[in-house]
Parts: sequence; structure tokens; C-alpha cells
Amino acid sequence: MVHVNLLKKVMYILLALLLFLTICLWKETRKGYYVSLKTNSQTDQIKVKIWKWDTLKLGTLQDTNMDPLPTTNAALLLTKASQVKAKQNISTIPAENNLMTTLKKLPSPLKVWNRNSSSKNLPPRLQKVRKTYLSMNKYHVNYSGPKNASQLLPEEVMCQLQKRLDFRMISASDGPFNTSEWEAYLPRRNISAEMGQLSRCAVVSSAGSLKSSHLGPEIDSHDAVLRFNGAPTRGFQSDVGEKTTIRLMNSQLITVDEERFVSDPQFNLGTLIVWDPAPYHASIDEWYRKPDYNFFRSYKRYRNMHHEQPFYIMNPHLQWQLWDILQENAAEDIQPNPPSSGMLGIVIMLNLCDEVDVYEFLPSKRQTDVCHYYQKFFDQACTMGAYHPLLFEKNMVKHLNRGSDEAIYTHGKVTLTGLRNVQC
Ligand code: NCC
Repeated sequence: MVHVNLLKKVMYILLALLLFLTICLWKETRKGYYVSLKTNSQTDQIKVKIWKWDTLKLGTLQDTNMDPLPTTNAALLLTKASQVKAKQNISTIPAENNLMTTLKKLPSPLKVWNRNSSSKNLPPRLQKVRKTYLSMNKYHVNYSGPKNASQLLPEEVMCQLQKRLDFRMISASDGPFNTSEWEAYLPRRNISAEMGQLSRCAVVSSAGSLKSSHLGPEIDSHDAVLRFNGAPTRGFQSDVGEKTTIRLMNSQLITVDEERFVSDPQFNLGTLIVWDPAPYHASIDEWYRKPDYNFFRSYKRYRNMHHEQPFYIMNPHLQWQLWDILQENAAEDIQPNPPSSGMLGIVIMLNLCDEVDVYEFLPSKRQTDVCHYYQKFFDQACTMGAYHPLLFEKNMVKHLNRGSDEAIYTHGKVTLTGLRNVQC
């Protein structure tokens, strides 16, 4: 009898402990980036993600990559001051502002992305991952150009993007694709002719911070919307909208998840583009012989089923042309791996549209450790990068932003000028 009572007590204690841990975990999922510094050790324990194209363990981030911005109420009061700052591409609201009395009464300052974010401010584990990729140099990068030689002005960087990026997709005239078989598979029209001249476009990152954003109607108000990989709209319309004009996918998705890719109707909408990591500055022949993921079979399978849907293969040169520009403008060595789908999608839309709004690529006030808005797993590397040089991509996008810091803070929104409107 004594034994049974003791067992009961132990079970109650264990149940209470389990309940406590569940509540802690739940609270962690709701926690924003701005308070995450205090909880690094907790979040470390719940890291569950394995990174793409590799199995390196990831870490937490620290908030030195974020510039201070006043809290929402104060942000309204400070709009003018920060707009001036935004024009100057300096994110910090000056402390000497006479609204400081108001600010003092508000909670500690909140932040937006700092365009000079350094890998030194990443948590040790992410720093280690970056270093491992640097020494691994899987794609044989032998870059010898300038590095942050002189920080270019935003307009100068835009000119670099305009002049040096080749936006052509693979066509039947490209080396190994020059066969009658491939000619039958590849879309006949080039992508610019297919899409036409677009005015206002939206790029929707897959970040967890889109959850509860209510940005859906705003996103859908654009002429064209680009989404990534398997990011769904169904069930998330109020936060991410439902319009999908272009879906950019990595080759891993369509190869590894082939059955889902060919059967899930969400992929049957809009124009599809697939990209695959290629060796640094490799010829199309070299890459074709040894793609990172051999996605050609699943590409053909999908094309046989949906021949009317435009489906392009990205020319592998684009990823490294973009990478070179990212490296040139970074103050340190960036991961020698291709840019993320996010950054590639941004430059595709810059090429097709007059103006591009990018959502939650630079995190808003909703910043969270939840990786995607459509899944429940935690990984701060989704935002800060591990395999992809995301940190440096975000620095560049912040540098190019024509919008205000408030728009980043409230909407996670960055506004960029389309490349055809850039005077070089
Ligand atoms: O996660 P992913 O990206 O599909 O996200 C698309 C783009 O959104 C931006 N993003 C995402 C999450 C977040 N918290 N912050 C962000 O800024 C990034 O710019 C990102 O590129 C990819 O780039 O293709 C990636 O793909 C996934 C995965 O392969 C696909 O989702 C298919 O399942 C990779 N994850 C893994 O391999 C585990 C991810 O590394 C990069």
C-alpha cells in the first residue's frame, strides 16, 4: 500500500514536471527575437534541425545584428526622424532626439536588421558552421576579387546587379540541352516574354515571422507574387495571401521529395523555376554532368504531366555571379556556397518588375526562432544562415532598401527598385 502511494506521488511529480516543460516549450515558440538573448541556453536545447545539403549542427543568434528601433508607439512618433535616417541608410534612431522622454517610459528598444551585421555576432555554433563551410569549399570557389574594398553606395550595387547578372534560363541552345529531346521539354518562350512587364511585385520569404502577420491582402495586391519551395498558401491566406505567380524551388525539393512534387496540386499554379547548386563558375556542360541533385528526371516527369505550365531551369551562372557581388560587398569571407533561394528570388523579381516588396526576409517585430510559417520546428539558422550566406544577403538587401525602418519593423517589408529603373 505504502509502495502504491509512493508510486502515485512520483507519477504526480513527473506529470507536473512534464506539464511545466510543455509550457516552457510553448512559451519558447511564441518568443520573439528581441528577447531571445536571455534564453539562448534554453533554445539551444530544443534545436532539432539538420541543415540542407549537410548535417552540421546549428546554433543560436545574438541580437547585435539588429539595429535599435523604438517600440511601436514610439515608432509612430519618430517616423520623420527615422525616414531621414532610412534615406541615409543609417538605421539607428539618434539618442539625442527630443522624444527620448517618451521613449524612456516604453519597454527596452526593439530592433531592425543592421546592414553591417558581422559573423562575429553569431552564436559560437553558427560561427563554427560558417568556418567549416569555408574550409570545406565544396564548390571549389577560387574568388580573388575585391572584398569590401570600398563600400559601394546602394545605387552602385544596383548597377552591379543590373550589369553583371545574366537572367537567362536554360534554353535548348545551351550545350547539353541542345538535343531534340530537351527542346521538347524546355519552355519555348523566354521568361521575360512569358511574364511580361510587371509593375509591383512581392517576394514572400518562408519565415516563421509571417505567422499572424495579416499581410495576405497586402501581398495579394501586387501584380505578381513569388514564393519558395513547398511554402503553402492554403490555410495561411490571411498571413501570406493566395496569389502565386512564380514558385522558385531548389533541386533538392523536386528530387528528394519527388513524389510529393509531382502529386501535390499546389505546384500546378503559376510559373515554376528550379535551380541547382553548381561548381563555382563551371560551364553548363560540367554542371550537367555532375549536378548537386540530379533533378532532371523529376523535371521531365513533371513536364510530361503538366506541359502547359511554364517550368524553367535556372542558368547556374546566375548563382555565382550573384555570389561574387555579395562577396565583393561583404566585409569578411562569406560561405562559399550558393545564395539562398530567397536571394535568388529577389534578383529574379528585380529583373522582371518595376518595384519589388520583399516580406519577412529582414525580420519584423514578429521575428521568431520558428523556421517556417507552415511548420513547427525551431532553427535560428533559417534566419541567419548556415549553408547559405544569408547574413550577407540580408546585409545587402538592408543596404538597398528604399523603404523605412518602420516598414521592416511592422511588416518585415523591404522595398527595392526594379533593375530596369536603375540609371547607371
Ligand atoms: O527554408 P527555405 O529555403 O525553403 O526558405 C525559402 C527562403 O526564405 C528565406 N527565409 C526562410 C526562413 C527564415 N526563417 N528566414 C528566411 O529569410 C530564405 O531566403 C530562404 O531561402 C532554400 O533556400 O532553398 C531553403 O530551402 C530549404 C529546403 O530545402 C526547402 O524548404 C525544401 O524543403 C532548406 N532547408 C533544408 O534543407 C532543411 C534551407 O536551408 C534553404
